[in-house]
Amino acid sequence: MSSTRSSVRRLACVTGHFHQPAASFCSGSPAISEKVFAKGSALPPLTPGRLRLYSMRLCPWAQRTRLVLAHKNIPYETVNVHLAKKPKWFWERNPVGLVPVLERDGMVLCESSATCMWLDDAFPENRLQSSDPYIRAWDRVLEEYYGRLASSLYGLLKPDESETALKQVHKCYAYYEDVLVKRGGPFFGGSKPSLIDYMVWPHMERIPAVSEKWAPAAALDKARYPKLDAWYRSMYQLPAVKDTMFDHETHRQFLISLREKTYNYDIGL
Ligand SMILES: N[C@@H](CCC(=O)N[C@@H](CS)C(=O)NCC(=O)O)C(=O)O
Repeated sequence: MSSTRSSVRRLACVTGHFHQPAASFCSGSPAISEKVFAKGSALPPLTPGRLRLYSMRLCPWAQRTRLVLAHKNIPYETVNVHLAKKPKWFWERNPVGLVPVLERDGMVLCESSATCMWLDDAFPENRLQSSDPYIRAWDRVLEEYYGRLASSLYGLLKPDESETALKQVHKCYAYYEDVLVKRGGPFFGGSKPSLIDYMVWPHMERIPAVSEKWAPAAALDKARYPKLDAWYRSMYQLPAVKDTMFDHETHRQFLISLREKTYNYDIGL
């Protein structure tokens, strides 16, 4: 994957790492800062009819929602939240305290999976979910299984958990390889990306950052997982992925800040 890697870094530099939604700059309203809003800050004023995403730039779960927003070209504005010092107004919107959260005209929705499904239903152009109930149900199974990969990623960083995490990561690779063989690829959705491609992407994007420096055995081996490798390459070509991704070094630095509890949410700004 080395050729992909260098182009990824270049891309991330070119795109400036973040999606600047057009809505932030419309109607004469000032752009909302990309920097996090912490405890004690005032809620940036809401605008009727405008969709808002409460996020954190490096959050893989919020990236799911950002991917769907980007895929569908939905205008929205972003308010990034300091997750270690959350403002009162954020707790009021999600008492569980997790990003992503979507808000529009008094409607508030949390949980990445729910936000993505709602977006796909509420903005039906560029549909991402299959109309076949069996495939839709299976996509939920694939999403459920993905939770194991997501938790294993952080396990790879902890010496006492890394061995178990590594086994789990490879079980997940093998599982998804098999699904891609059965579905034909290059995407889980077939010739085009579907919602499940975007749902499983964010932690996959972070795997090279982890395997490069900390867990080389977690690297995706093309010979062992050819379909998954092809999926990675196809995903990197998608405009929504290019629009929402960070380079491996930024992911690595951010993961270090999580481990050291310094929480560098504004990394690169
Ligand atoms: N199940 C949630 C997970 C979201 C999540 O864990 N978000 C993290 C940031 S990456 C968060 O908000 N953490 C704040 C906290 O744990 O207090 C979803 O899919 O939306």
